[in-house]
Amino acid sequence: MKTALITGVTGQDGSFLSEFLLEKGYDVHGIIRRSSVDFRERIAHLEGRPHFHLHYADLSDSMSIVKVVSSVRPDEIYNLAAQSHVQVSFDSPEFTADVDATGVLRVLEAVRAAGLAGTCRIYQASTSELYGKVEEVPQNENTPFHPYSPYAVAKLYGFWIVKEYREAYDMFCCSGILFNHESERRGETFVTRKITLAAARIVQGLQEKLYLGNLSSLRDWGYAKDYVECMWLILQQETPEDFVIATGVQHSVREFAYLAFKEVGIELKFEGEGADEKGVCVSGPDNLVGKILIEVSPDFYRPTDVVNLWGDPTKAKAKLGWNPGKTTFEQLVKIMVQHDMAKVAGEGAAAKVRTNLAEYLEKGIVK
Ligand code: NAP
Ligand code: F7E
Repeated sequence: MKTALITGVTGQDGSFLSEFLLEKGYDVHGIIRRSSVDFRERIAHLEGRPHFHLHYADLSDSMSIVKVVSSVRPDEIYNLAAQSHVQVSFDSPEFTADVDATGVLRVLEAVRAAGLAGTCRIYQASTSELYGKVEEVPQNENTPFHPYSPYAVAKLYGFWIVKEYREAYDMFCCSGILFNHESERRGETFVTRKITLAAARIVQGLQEKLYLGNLSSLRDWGYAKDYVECMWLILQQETPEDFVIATGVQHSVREFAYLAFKEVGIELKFEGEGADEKGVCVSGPDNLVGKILIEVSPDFYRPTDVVNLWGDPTKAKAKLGWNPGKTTFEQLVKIMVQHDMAKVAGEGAAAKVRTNLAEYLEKGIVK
């Protein structure tokens, strides 16, 4: 039985990867951060399973990483932990650098300190944000990097330190340069999930409007569940190499929003330009027709924004045998919207129970 250690196990990718590796028969260890509230929703269904173990550690705390790596002695490490929100990296650049840049170094050094440099394979969660202010379209493994946010600059260090340790110490460590991948488990402040949740809330009468930033930004969006397979495949190769993982298909934020609202039965028409652009409901439920449902708010503009990401997955297809078209853009939007329609319906029902209960208590119907 192989042993894997996942940092960032509570995140979107960490939860899917845990399921994937358990299915493959791995003993899976994950690191979690101590928190005053419970943020383990994505892995709650795995806790208590015999081959799923959790350890407290933090990527900003070297000794905690050394201790976990030395005691688990993994065959494979998937370093997914990061401050992963690009906009947040402008507000917390130092924390982002500590976790997303120096954190990678800490993991590599912990492996060396545990005497595992010759046996433990390491996957580093790198990102299409490295291409940033893009120098060519589409982007492949040879496209020059031009990071365009504190997040991307930190991740660039992670990419290069992994490459350095591979060459300097002959370690099997690789970066997966993953383009945006989304799912029903995506954090709620990333644009896709913000849109699918808002579409569900608006059609169910729980939200009036959705405020977004740059609607023209272009992304190559895939399904996270398909992408974790690549992380594993990259570590099963004979030689350690870096790979671009993407679908090869590009869409704008506006297109994502159009499709997500269509999925809940609302047809939008976009009018105006830049900060004055609005998404108006042209058909759908009577109470929404003619209403402005999407507006632009400069609050969601970034000091520097990456606007043209489009990946070329040729190498991953050829060498990993991976199918980038497994889940289409349309299927991805559908999966996310259907999930959020049910989630919002549940929230709505719970809110109604709370309102009813408050009313009953007030009227003395229940005591
Ligand atoms: P995510 O949902 O934001 O998850 C990030 C994980 O990192 C969470 O488990 C978080 O723990 C953990 N973490 C943050 N700071 C930490 C620290 N100091 N010590 C230990 N753990 C820490 O991100 P994701 O979407 O799954 O992405 C996984 C990785 O892939 C990240 O490195 C991200 O930068 C990279 N990436 C993502 C995409 C994408 O489109 N999703 C694309 C390219 C690369 P808490 O739950 O405690 O916050
Ligand atoms: O933004 C625009 C925004 O925050 C996508 C992370 O997983 O993928 C992710 O980073 C685009 C940007 O993801 C809103 O300006 C418009 O151009 O969903 P996002 P991201 O920045 O691409 C990469 C590959 C990673 O590595 C990261 O870890 O959408 N946008 N309006 C908006 N973005 C947000 N968040 N909110 C808006 O209201």
